[in-house]
Amino acid sequence: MRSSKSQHESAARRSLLRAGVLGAGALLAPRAFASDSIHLPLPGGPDGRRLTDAFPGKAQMVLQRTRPPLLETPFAVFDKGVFTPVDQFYVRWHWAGIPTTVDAATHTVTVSGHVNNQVRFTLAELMNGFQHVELAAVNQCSGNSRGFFEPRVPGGQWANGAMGNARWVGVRLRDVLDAAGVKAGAVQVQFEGAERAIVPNAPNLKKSLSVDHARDGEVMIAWEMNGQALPVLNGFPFRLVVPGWYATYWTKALQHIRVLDHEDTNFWMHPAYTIPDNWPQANMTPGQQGVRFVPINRMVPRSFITNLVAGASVPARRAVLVRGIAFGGDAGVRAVQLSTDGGHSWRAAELGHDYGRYSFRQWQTRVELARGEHALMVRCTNTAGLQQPMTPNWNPGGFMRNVVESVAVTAA
Ligand SMILES: Nc1nc2c(c(=O)[nH]1)N[C@H]1C(S)=C(S)[C@@H](COP(=O)(O)O)O[C@H]1N2
Ligand SMILES: [Mo]
Repeated sequence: MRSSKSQHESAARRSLLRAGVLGAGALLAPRAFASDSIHLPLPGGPDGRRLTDAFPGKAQMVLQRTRPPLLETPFAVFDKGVFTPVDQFYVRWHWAGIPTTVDAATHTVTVSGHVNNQVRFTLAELMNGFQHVELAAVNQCSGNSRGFFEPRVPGGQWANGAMGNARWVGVRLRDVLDAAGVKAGAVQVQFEGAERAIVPNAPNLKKSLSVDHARDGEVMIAWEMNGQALPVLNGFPFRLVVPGWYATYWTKALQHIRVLDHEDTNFWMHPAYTIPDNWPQANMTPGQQGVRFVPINRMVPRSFITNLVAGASVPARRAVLVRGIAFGGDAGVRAVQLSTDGGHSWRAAELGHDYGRYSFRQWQTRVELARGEHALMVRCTNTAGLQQPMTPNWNPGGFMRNVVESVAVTAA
């Protein structure tokens, strides 16, 4: 992780503070919906989705749901660069009572519970009181690619665009916890954002990490992504960043940090967001009995071809560029390999610049194909030795898909 005092004077910081003073970061009502649509076939349908640019701070997005917003990144965006543009970074909220206007001057995060002193910070106090750190990390929804689960499971029917990569700037959660003084006997640290459930008595989203994880020096409270303030839809004025872990823990518009002297058993830790206890597969058969479920946690490796879509036509017997992105999950990318023969043989792809173990890594290679149909497959192995499997997993939450993906092309 790189520390940068110079970030103190960054333009983003000045504009953030100005935003605070002016009470900017307002989320206005969506404009009328654009009627554009995108071809995005899922096993159980539909084959198309509406595109919208009606949400504040967002350019064209795949509309999954309006309220609360679920907006997917159009997949073509991932071919354009290793970092995902802020205005096309996906959006996911659980409850419709999301903040529509946030005043960075008055929004605070409170650290309470099993601590020596309860403390509270505004954005400016976080910025001025603690060392700044920067880290590139993938934010991926636990249910990214859920729409490909067969048999289908309930939940947002995402294709592969519920993920994004950004450079996050903020402060270490450890430093903020130390300002409160974590007492001996602390077990977990719980996080809650500023939104509220709109259903009476429904539990607000609360997620917890072990104290050791929360204090590992990598988990951070971030106010900047890719050089810009967080859009309100992505958690303005600041959010938790939990490198290598699924985004359900990346609490947006962070308002409460509670140090617990017991394990968090709230609904959102269990049974919500749990996986069969056989990481890294998170696999079971539909209807299987007696499966033990545990809270979802570390991410697993994935890789994608981004410059060719299913059904693409490429020239036969000529070098064809194939490129894409990969990430290692909770470890770096060791290797990316491509297969043109259904996974019988694999060739190494060339890796792009390494922005750190939690970042997307670009890759590319050239292939020559005989006339006819070919399934191009891409496979990532991470630095811990974990490799993507050839068969898809299944679980009732639609979580942790990381099967080797395949793109059918025709060489002519
Ligand atoms: N406050 C708050 N934070 C939240 C959520 C939420 O509903 N409320 N959803 C979580 C989940 S499940 C996901 S996938 C990510 C999505 O982050 P993004 O909207 O910035 O892409 O936010 C996480 N943080
Ligand atoms: Mo999620």
